[in-house]
Amino acid sequence: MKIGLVGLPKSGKTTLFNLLTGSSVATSRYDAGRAELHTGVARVPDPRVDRLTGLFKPKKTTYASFEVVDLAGIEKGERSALDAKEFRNADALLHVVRAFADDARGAADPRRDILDLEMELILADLEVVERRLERLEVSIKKQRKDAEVKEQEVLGRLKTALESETPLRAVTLSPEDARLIRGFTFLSEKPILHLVNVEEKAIGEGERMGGEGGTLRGFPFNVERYGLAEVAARRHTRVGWVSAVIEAEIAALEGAEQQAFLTDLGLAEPAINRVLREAFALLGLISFFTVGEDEVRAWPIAGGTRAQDAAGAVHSDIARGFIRAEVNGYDELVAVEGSFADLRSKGQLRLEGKEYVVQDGEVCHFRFNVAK
Ligand SMILES: Nc1nc2c(ncn2[C@@H]2O[C@H](COP(=O)(O)OP(=O)(O)OP(=O)(O)O)[C@@H](O)[C@H]2O)c(=O)[nH]1
Ligand SMILES: [Mg+2]
Repeated sequence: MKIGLVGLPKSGKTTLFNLLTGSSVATSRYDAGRAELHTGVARVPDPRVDRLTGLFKPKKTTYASFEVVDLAGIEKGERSALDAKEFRNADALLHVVRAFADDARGAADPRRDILDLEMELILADLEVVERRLERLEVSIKKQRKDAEVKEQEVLGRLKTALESETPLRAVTLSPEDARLIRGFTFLSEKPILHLVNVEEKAIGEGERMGGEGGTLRGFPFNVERYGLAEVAARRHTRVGWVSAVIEAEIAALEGAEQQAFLTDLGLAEPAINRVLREAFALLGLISFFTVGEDEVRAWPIAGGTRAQDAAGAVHSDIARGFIRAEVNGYDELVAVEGSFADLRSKGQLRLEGKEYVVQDGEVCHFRFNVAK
């Protein structure tokens, strides 16, 4: 699964890319934003994985991860740049929105930038829809095919929505219609996280204004201050905040020093951890765990995945020879300090078949049989 960073030039995309992926790509204040492309892998911090590692002391620990793509900034009206296949192939978008002062680019206006970007996505999709509808009309005139008439009907509905400035992620489609349009990889259909990159001093202000600094849930005052309540309420849309500069400072520190700095800021953990978890959720992903002496590992799967397909995430042989999954909840396993024998005697070790839908945080052990 892949998330694409979008945003105006100099909004802090590459700074965020570095934070999300632990990379150190050069950021730039002055260049014209050459069309470079960075890709990297983001690890999702998960205290449950840390806890399981403490219990099983494995040789290796592996966190869930997803891909991140960073492209050059897109100016308003330059939506042709959005046609890059890296955007098209992304499963979700992370929109980096500047809320810090920048002499070269004028006062920050997050709400304006968000509405502008949404409009670019909508217009890009509208162009695709209109082009396709023209072709369909010609083709249907020549020879009427049911499949094309159906497509025309669905695209007609999308066109109406786009013309009234509704992104496609807000349009409800039947599963069948959703499948029919999947190949278009519409941009405004992708789930989006508008990540407001705030001025460094806004962190302190958050505390003064009663922000929940300790737990970092939300900073609701930012939503109000920037007039983003309506945006945040939209379907498949999230609004988050971060100070990329402060996060970079936090990332440069380690251990006790980092902890002291976080305490100073009134933060329980780096804000980027929350961004990583939100991006993971935005992609529609959950984690199940496998545990053992060799490895404790979080496996990312789409919500709603059957046990047999979850097994396939580990290895295709395990899916093919799937017999049963031994499943237990994370809390139960932690309560008995990782003792499966205890779980079994308490009747908390479930045996599930291949149709069972794996839930977030479940610990799975797959029984399988590989046919020779
Ligand atoms: N003050 C302040 N400066 C920031 C912040 N985030 C990024 N910057 C600075 O803004 C400049 C641009 O940052 P980049 O991360 O390169 O921005 P970008 O969006 O990748 O830029 P392009 O790829 O050229 O569009 C750099 O000089 C950063 O140090 C922030 O939160 N506060
Ligand atoms: Mg950049």
